[in-house]
Amino acid sequence: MIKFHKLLLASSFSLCLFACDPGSTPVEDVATIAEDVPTTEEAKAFIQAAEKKLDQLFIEINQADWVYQNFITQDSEALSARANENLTGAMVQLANEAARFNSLKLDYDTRRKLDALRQGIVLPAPNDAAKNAELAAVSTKMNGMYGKGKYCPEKGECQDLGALEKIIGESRKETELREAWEGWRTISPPMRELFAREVELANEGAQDLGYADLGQMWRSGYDMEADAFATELDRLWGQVGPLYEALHCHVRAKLGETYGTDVVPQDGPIPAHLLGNMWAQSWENIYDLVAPESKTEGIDLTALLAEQEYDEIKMVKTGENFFSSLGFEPLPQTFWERSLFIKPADRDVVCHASAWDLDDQDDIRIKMCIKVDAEDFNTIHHELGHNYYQRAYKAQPTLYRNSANDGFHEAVGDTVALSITPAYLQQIKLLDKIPSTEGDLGLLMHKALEKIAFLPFSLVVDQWRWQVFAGKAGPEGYNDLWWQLRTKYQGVAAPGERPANAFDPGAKYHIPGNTPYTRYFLAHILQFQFHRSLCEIAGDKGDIHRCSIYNNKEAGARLKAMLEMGASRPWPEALEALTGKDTMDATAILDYFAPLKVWLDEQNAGRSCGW
Ligand code: X8Z
Ligand code: ZN
Repeated sequence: MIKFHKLLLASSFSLCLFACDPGSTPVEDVATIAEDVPTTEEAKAFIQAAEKKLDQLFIEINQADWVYQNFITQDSEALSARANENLTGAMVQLANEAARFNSLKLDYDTRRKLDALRQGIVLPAPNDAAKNAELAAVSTKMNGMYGKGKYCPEKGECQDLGALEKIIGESRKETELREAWEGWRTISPPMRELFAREVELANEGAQDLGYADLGQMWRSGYDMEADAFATELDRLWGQVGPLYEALHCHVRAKLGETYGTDVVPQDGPIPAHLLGNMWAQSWENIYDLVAPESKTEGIDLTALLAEQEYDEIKMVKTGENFFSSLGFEPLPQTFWERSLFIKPADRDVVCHASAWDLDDQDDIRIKMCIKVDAEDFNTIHHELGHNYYQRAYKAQPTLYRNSANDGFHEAVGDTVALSITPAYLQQIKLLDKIPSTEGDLGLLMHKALEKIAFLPFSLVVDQWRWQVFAGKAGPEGYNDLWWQLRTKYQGVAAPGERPANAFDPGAKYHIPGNTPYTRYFLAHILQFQFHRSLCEIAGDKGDIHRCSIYNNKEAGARLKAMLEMGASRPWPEALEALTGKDTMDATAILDYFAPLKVWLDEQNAGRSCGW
């Protein structure tokens, strides 16, 4: 998958690549190049050797992780841990050696690549072979625990995440929802001590590299000071917070009507098991409970896919076709041969969707247990966005084969998916006729349940981790801190008292998977900025939520040009190349939902909002 902060996706270590755990592999060929008093020539030679070494290690880690995540066994776990150990060890060593060139005046690319070496590690190990091996083992193990996770009730069969998510998405019985919600969280208490050890080791690794802790290291990867980045997040959240609060207020009122105000008190946080999603991170599955009564029928994409007999492959082909319509090359034959699309019946796999680039050439793949529904139709576009990005920057040198920042990687496929409009669905014959705009409040509500509900969740995950990395909570306090932040940002609460050993963060993939999460918050801001600009480029003068860039080669070319930059320039330049503006800005998302905000404010008049 992705290199350095690689991952794109979802996965854990993989993401790691420059991340991951450092190991003890000696990098002699690189090390011997650097002498005591370095010269600029040596710095360049060092980078060249480092890129060569990393090229090889990335292939090894991707192969080992691919096998592990597609076939979770004790042996594949050991092989994956070893590959992580090797890679992390080499990367930590390179990052340390890079420090020798700190005081040299260097050309732009050499300096940028040296910085990338230091900052690109997601899970840095201490400079100690035994600790590196331990960190690799612990992080690999947690990934597998999540992938294998099942809830086994006292009576009845064990249920995997897919089965439990189906209940949370579809059931309207409070007790059933509660059991599925609590049941999934039985997988994570055994992770708590492992996670604590991972934090300890990775913090030590970050400190060895000169950071205060791992949180500061993660915040330093955005071409600006770590503190300035945190302030930037606060600013963006300030822009979108009022829209979230309006949505929360309306949803809480409607859930009160459905479940009773004793279950959903109208002056406090919403119980997290009633929002249609295992983590209450997006709420589109309760659309029917909160939808405006519009004059035209909404679009039920899940039903349309079933009516037209779409299967998993046809969904992916449809996603590919969208990118092709923008001028991107079709996916290689190997993508179809090597990807995992369907959950295997006979073995444990990591089902959480991810996109991979096995060799930095064209061996791109996705791995996901596709369900034929609207949610996974979107996720397929999300994953393909990663693959097309990987392909677009493959001509860049190794250390630039990444997105402008990690939010960009997460935003590309989502941007394209914003173009899945009624007009587009009609063009591809999924829909008979385009509904009139009178029903648009319904469309906007559906999108808000996906995208606006998600915003505070996407902040909570790393606000929690950053505090944990900073030592603000130890294992005993992890869960309380988690729910404090869930309440503070999202206004949601656990459905009841949590067991003393609960480790609810561990029941969310990205915690055992060690994938930073702020990237998704950024992506949700950026994708609306990208969409607005691409629609302008395409000359679409209509409502932004009705705009589809399908078939527009000019928009496609501009998008591709940004993707091809990879990480070669600071992200504001990449943003400017596409949007003409070099700052992240939530006005696009506010514009998109403006009519819904007016409607929500009307509905909420007379209600007391907030929690
Ligand atoms: O993890 C993912 C992708 C892979 S990068 C499927 N997402 C986040 C999640 O599922 O929690 C996409 C949106 C948020
Ligand atoms: Zn992703």
